[in-house]
Amino acid sequence: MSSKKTLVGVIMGSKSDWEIMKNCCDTLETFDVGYDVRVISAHRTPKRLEKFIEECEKNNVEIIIAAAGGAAHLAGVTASLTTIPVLGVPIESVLKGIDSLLSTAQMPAGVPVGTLAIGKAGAINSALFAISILSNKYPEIKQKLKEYRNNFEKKVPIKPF
Ligand code: RP5
Repeated sequence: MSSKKTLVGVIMGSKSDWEIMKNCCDTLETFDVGYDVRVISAHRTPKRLEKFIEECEKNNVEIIIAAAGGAAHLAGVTASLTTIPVLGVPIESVLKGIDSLLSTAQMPAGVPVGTLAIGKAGAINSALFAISILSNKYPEIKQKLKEYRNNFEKKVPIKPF
């Protein structure tokens, strides 16, 4: 965990989600963005979720990233309890994450969850999306994001062979 001011809260439904969500936290660290990471389940530890959201609001956390698999209601329940923007990462499951994707993305109108791709790509992109939102307010983050994007031009080969 970073020792900087916590700008992003990262929660996941199970310790088993960490292998994927480590990619989210690694990305936040690359951009020097402070975050706090916890295992919190909407159905196994609902009191922990309420307490975490209270802490986030008190400490002016700016974005919450919530990852879960299966009947993945963590992001939706989190969004229902706060006005802090919530990004959802569907974790792969016995149904290959289709269940996680639909249960994260298909929020009825009124309480939005910004849903990313299933698995590792979604974990990385959730961090990058949070970074992009933060970059509107923090010029140093914007600069790093621009450099990151420019690097694609240098790193992606022009020919496939
Ligand atoms: C969800 O159930 C978690 O987010 C995880 O993706 C999935 C399986 O959890 P475990 O049974 O591995 O704890 O709540």
